[in-house]
Amino acid sequence: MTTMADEIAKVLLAHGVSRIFGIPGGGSSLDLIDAADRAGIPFIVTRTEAAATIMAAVTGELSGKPGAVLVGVGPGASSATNGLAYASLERSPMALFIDGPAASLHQHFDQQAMYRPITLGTAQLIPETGAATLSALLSKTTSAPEGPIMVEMTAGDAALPATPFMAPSDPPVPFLDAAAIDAARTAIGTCRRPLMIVGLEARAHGDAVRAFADQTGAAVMTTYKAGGVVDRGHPGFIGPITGAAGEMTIIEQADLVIGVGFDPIEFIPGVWPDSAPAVVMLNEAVRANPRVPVMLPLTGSLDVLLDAVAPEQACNGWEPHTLDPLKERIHTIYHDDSAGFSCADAVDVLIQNLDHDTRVTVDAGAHMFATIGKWPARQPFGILKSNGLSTMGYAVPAAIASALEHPGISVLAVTGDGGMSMCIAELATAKELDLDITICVINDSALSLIDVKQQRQQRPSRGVRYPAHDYAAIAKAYGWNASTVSSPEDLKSALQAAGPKLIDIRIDPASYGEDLERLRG
Ligand SMILES: Cc1ncc(C[n+]2csc(CCOP(=O)(O)OP(=O)(O)O)c2C)c(N)n1
Ligand SMILES: [Mg+2]
Repeated sequence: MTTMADEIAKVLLAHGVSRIFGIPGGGSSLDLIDAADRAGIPFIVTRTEAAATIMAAVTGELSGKPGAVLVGVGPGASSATNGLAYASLERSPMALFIDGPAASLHQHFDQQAMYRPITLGTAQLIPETGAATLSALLSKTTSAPEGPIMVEMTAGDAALPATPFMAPSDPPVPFLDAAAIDAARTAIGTCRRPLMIVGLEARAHGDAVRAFADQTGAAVMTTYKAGGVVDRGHPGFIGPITGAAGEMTIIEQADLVIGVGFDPIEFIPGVWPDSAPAVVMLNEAVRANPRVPVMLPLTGSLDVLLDAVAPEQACNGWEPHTLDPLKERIHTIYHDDSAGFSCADAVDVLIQNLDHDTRVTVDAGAHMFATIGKWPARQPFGILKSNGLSTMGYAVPAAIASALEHPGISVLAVTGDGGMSMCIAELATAKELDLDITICVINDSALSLIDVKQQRQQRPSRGVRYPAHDYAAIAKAYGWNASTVSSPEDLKSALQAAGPKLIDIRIDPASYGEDLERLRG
């Protein structure tokens, strides 16, 4: 008989796990690393558990297979919560392995209780049932609504002989509601100005979503996470949507809203306009949507649903003279004509000098508005962003996960100085893995998004600004090619350098307040 660790490695292989991230503890982590290695699954050591969990979550999203991360008992377990909260809200398939539970009071707390609210399931794996339990949990991670699971096992159990793993059977095909499909097809076939709100589930169905947009002649807006599913060249593409007040007037121009894989976690808090038209939602898994009143919620595979509700012929209500003002409205939100070298100016230089198939990972902060508002993504997953938890310290770990999973796709991480500081040591991880990543630190020596909110509340400036730190110097210490720029010309020439690089971009944050005002009112 093989050990439980070996059986678990077989389960991971069967579910398509390609690598494990993390920081091992001295317990079952070590058994799992060895067993995974024997099964051909490499282990990648990171510098923080939080970054490792984000890497695993993003790997899960990109591959459609569970991402995997392992951490030690106690502090390892508690440090890994952020990525699991991300994966829970943002539907990332992934598994967290934790050593334990601890055998004494030292480093002991109820690890499963800590993770229960932010996972689809937790378990302690034991030799008799561990492989089957894990396999069932992993199947949950990749079934809509996707998400993370957490398991713990002791070193003693990991080394014991275990019941062999049996491959899982295929999941049942979901049932489609014929009457709801008919009603949706009628609503879509008789409307004149449909507006598609394309969300995170659509990322795995790009071809079907674009075909549907063509068939309906719909106007299209993409959430931050769905940036690139329908590209800016599409005649109906209006721009990104976040749920902000500045976008709501666009919704009123449509006579039907079609949510396509849109998840309610993707909207910031706000009010859905009373004058908004009826809403048809097409989802792989429905979640309660307290903000948007949905007339027809349909659930099933998006490919199948889109095909089933597509109209015979395109609507005829959108024309350039009705669409162009809406495109212009979004353009105006993200356009900045301030005097200084702003984040928006820096993004313009990125757009002019980089291939638009570059995948852009974006952190949380004021810099995200112009970056996502302007970047012309043209593939699903063209933008990676935490937009449910909206966590900082995301862009760099996400870029590392992307470079490992899709080495052929160029990746650019755009982060604030605050977010960079939260995961700065992952520069070591990327360096060790020799990953070709470009990192732009939008450096304004401030937590600008909070700074702006503080100013809007007319409070004194406290706790949001600090002296400038030299991210290029830090990156060089990690062996990176790095530079500091403070003008469009210097940024352009810094981008010409081949290979991995970090560019510390000193920007003037003065226009962020107006940016936020235009978007969120
Ligand atoms: C982990 C985490 N902590 C705190 C926040 C709240 N928060 C959102 S944006 C922000 C400031 C970000 O500063 P920086 O990374 O420099 O970006 P900037 O806003 O300056 O562009 C903070 C503190 C968060 N989203 N995530
Ligand atoms: Mg900042």
